[in-house]
Amino acid sequence: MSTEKGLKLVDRDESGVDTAFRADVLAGLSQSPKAIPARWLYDDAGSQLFEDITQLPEYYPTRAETEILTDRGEEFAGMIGRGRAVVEFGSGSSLKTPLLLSAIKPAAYVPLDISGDFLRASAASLAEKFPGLPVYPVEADFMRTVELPEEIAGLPKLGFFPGSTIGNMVARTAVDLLRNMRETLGEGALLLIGMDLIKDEDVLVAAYDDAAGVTAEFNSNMIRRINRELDGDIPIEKLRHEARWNDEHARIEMHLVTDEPLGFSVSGQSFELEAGESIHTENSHKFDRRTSNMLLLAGGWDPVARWLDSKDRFSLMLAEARPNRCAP
Ligand code: AVI
Repeated sequence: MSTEKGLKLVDRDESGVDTAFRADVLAGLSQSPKAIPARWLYDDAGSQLFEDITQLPEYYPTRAETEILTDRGEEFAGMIGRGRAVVEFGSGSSLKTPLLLSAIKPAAYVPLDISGDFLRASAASLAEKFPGLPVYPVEADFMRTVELPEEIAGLPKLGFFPGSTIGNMVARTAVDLLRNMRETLGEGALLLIGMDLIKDEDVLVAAYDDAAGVTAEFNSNMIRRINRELDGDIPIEKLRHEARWNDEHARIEMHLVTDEPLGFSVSGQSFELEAGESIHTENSHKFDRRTSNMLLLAGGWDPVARWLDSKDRFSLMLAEARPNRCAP
């Protein structure tokens, strides 16, 4: 086992291949329909492409959530109160996190991220913006329960999970994560979580299939990574990006589709795609009031408040980890 970027433990074989990546890709290409977990979209190039996506005219979630954080600061302060320790699941966005911290004046800020380098850089820039605010970065996989720093043990907590990243998980993974967050933060904690909303199919598809082709590039970067790191020969130019609305599951799906039969190999194993077949690379679930409430409740959180942007595209939900009570 080797250590990459601080605590980010990556299992590599003797030739330096990330064994979890290889296992996921080989298993995903062997099943029908073919699917590869979206987490592998985010190598350095993929993370940069995602940053570019957030600036696209069609990609509304970042702007809509930022608008809520900008306009509703006083309401957040009223409901959340001052003096909490803000625990952010992820390294923090240079734009959204300062808006929240300015609004609620917390007693400490704890960003959790698996990528140590990114975590330290964003924690340092935040500490510079908020002199006097104690910042305790923690390198950890927030999908599991995390031990929080001693220094914030006595403080009430607010979890912050913006961006509707929860939507990239299937329901059972999302529920596991919410339960782990509850365990990490403890009873009485609050959670402020971004959830993108179900809307017109054309608007959703355009947000995930932009005119400039940045999302297509983001999607095919997964194949570039497979070819480079796993000795693959998948013909990237034969796979076209497709964003599909799956109404049954209320989600946008990203696929890479071939119009002709393809044969290729990855790590010495051969695979075939039939004409019209795809590799499914990402889900982005969308919510309405009932489904977002239900997801939070299933994860052990009671919804307390909900804010939408001025065009009703995106929601920020506030929920509380209440003690388990007898129910009828
Ligand atoms: C990170 N996540 C919330 C993005 C989303 O909207 O589901 C990822 C993304 N994929 C394509 N565009 C954006």
